[in-house]
Amino acid sequence: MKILTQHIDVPGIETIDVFMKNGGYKAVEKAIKTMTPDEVTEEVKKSGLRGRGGAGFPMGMKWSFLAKPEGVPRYLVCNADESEPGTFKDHYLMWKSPHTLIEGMIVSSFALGANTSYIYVRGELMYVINILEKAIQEAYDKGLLGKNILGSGYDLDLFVQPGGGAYICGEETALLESLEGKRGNPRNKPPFPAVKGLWQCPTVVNNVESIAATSWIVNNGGDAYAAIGVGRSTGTKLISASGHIKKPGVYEIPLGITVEEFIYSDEYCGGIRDGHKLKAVVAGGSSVPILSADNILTTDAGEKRLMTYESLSEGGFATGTMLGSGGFIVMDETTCIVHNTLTFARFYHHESCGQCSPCREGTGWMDKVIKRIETGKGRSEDIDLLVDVAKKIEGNTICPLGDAAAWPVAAAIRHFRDEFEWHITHPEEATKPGAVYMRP
Ligand code: L3W
Ligand code: SF4
Repeated sequence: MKILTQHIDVPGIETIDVFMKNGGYKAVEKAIKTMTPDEVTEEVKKSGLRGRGGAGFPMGMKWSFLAKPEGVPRYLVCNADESEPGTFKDHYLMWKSPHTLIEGMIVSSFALGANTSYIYVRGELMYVINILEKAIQEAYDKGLLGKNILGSGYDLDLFVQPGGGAYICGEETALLESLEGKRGNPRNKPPFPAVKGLWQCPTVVNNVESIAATSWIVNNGGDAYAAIGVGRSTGTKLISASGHIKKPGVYEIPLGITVEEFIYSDEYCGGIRDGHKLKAVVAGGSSVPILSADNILTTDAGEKRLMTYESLSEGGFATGTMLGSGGFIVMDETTCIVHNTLTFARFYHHESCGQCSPCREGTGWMDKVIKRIETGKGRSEDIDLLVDVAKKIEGNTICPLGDAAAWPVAAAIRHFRDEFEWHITHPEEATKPGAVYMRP
């Protein structure tokens, strides 16, 4: 079942003519000519589509929170600042099929009553920005953007903004600050962007994948979308698969397949690389808790774990994790979990904006203490110290970066404590090049 990537390998799909020959922009025509904005919103609500940036917040509900005071402009901002380690699906979609996003932007902007919309793209992806700019010009030339779209009286201007070069600019309120030309520091919420967003005006911020899915929903109906998937995890999801698998890449899966099928079937990852076995998985991008092989394949109740929001988080943080942004990183037995945890900790330390003390100081301490353990200078009390620092960050910060830094450290210790202990008790062995702890 492919919704977003059905035509992604058609030669020339990045051009508007080929895109339209393959059914592109039908949703714009249908929405603008035959539906009201509320009817489009209703279909998105019915679809059950949940935000694909990481939080999984119901998209139709977010749209319905949008304040609509008379005479005040409203904005749609697409969060294309994809920077989460292990996540590269939005990049892939925009690069291969830019019109899929642009069509969704028009449909969604129409539903929200926005006449100016923005795509905020990770600044490092300059070539993707050029691809989008070219595609947007093609849409203007066909009368799909600009004044009086398709003779309907609806106007929409669409701009691409290169991101500020920091991971934190992907947090929605930091993104808005950056879009306004300021340093990308997260704002306190509430007020949520739906009430006070860009230039203090009502704004919806949605992820690339979420916006792109709205065209299919308009064409086929919210019920058809909701019929795909399991329970509250409806539709399809792009998964960025990387690590020690035979076939890394971006896969569009119907939500609800088993994790086992995703890792081992030839349709997706193709299994673990030859001669090796699964050790751990980070299922939703670097921010979500790492799980051991046992916990990722099976829930506490002994059921096969599914690729859904609910099943991946079953067991809470004791034995579960999160679907997050779908950055699926697979590690085999040659992976040093301490080293991996240090890599993530260093990243969050570097990317903390420094506004709140628990995150600014805590990420620094976690980075330093894990480095001490990794380099053979760890002390026996360091493991509990790390757990304590992570606990003090969690829930005590302005934005989710604090939690995102704390969870991977706490989870690595929860599931691989013996590996951390071995680094402390066997410093000489552990610091030999290529040394990896093997569980007895
Ligand atoms: C109006 C209310 N709006 C909530 C809106 C809110 C936001 C959305 C979800 O973080 C997560 C983070 C990362 N009135 C509202 C309301 N909203 N209540 O709903 O909000 P929230 O706070 O649950 O999450 P968030 O701030 O959007 C996102 C995690 O995703 N993550 C990050 C991935 C990073 C990438 C990337 O680089 N591309 O994907 C992965 O797991 O840790 O927890 O729009 O305004 N009452
Ligand atoms: Fe900045 Fe970290 Fe506070 Fe977020 S949690 S506002 S990144 S210091």
